[in-house]
Amino acid sequence: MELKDKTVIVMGAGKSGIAAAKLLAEVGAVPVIFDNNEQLDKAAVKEKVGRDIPVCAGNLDPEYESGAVLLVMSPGIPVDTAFVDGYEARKIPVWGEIELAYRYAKGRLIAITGTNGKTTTTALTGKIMQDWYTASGKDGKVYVAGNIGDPYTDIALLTKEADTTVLEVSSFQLETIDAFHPEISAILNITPDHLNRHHTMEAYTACKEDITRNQSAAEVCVLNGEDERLVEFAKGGCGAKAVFFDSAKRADFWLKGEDIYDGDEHLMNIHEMKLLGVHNVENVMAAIAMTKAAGVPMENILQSVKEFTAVEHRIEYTATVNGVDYYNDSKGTNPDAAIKAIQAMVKPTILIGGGYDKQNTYDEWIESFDGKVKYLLLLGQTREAIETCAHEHGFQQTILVESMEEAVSKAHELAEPGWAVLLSPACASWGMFKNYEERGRIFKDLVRKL
Ligand code: UMA
Repeated sequence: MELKDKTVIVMGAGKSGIAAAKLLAEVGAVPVIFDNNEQLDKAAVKEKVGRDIPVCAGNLDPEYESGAVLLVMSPGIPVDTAFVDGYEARKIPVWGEIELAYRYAKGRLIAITGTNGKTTTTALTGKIMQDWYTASGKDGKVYVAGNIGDPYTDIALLTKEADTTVLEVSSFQLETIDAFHPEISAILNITPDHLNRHHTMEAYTACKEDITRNQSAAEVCVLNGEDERLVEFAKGGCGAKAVFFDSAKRADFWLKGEDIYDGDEHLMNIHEMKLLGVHNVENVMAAIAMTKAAGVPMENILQSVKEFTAVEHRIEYTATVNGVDYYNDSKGTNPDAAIKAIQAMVKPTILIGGGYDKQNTYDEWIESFDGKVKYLLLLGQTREAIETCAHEHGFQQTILVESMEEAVSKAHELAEPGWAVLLSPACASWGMFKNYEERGRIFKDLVRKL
């Protein structure tokens, strides 16, 4: 689509909206940022974009709307609204920010989605590719972008044919793709999350599966063999060649006891990696499968895997105070991710949970405590609902707290030497914190002050 001198409405003035507006201005289009927040600091937005572009807060000025040829959505903004419907009715394309980036990006694209493990797998895949580029003196650069933090539109215009982009993509981002086409993709797992946005599990699953919609049968999609939905997807619906990893039974890449295999070939022992937990073995197998498909020699892949350390906010060791180990798993923003963190703990644990209500259920999370969790300290909007659920499941040691400060000081008071304290909330941070990163950093600062 030729966008030169054309008006494009960019919905949202967060990271994605700012980066999309910059890209659009750079290619000669006329971006107009529209954000629902009436209190938006328009001058600050213009400063971030670096140009005096129109910014509308609360309402979109009709003057801009009438001439628009494209609507670009930020991922956090729902698309089932009258506003978006109006564009669709007028046959004006509605693209997500990653679709816009894709149209201008060059080089190879590897895209990773899934409910949990996306960020770790994306960071590891990026490291393997980067190490390989460096070791083999390959021309070009490796970019790591998307839901992991830096919008795809931030780097799209920098990419060249020799480059590789490793992209973490969320269901929100996949909801508004069109031509988006990774050469290699992965769906790590699908468990209930974001149902307040997608409404049904079917709709959520369909967004994730859409990552393969433009792939050919010669291209690879890496899937989790332990996930029944994904096994079904490989039988019908997945246009790409399915490559399975599996932590419980034989597959293309699989875990046998404590060893990872590529078919019959032994690759490594899991204690050679620095990450904790079976879920991380799955993430590692997915990264191995993708980078092997990208042509990286196995020797190089395994070297990078052995060097890779945990990503911030994912079961991240923070400190030991009075013989108690503190872990920050602020990225445990849904029950499934939080279950993985509990499973990775090897000591009696005081768990800090609760936060923004995404209408998830907490039964399986509470059941996973399995005698390991000694106290559950609860904060945020969901704290009463979680407490009720815990009591229904016979777990009585719950304590309601008002703030992260109170949670950390209470945990410090209750923990005995040899125990662990784990922040893994099973809920989003919104409402109390700007994002999960802020929640994790506040936790770590409080722990370091103990
Ligand atoms: N806004 C509206 N109308 C609405 C809702 C929001 O105008 O109905 C405005 C807000 O006022 C704000 C802007 O939209 O100004 C925020 O946009 P956004 O929520 O899309 O956030 P960005 O800053 O652009 O960050 C997004 C991702 N955020 C979400 O998907 C919620 C970031 O993922 C991502 O790192 C970034 O793009 C770069 O690609 C974060 C996330 O929480 C980490 N992701 C979810 C997750 O991982 O579970 C999906």
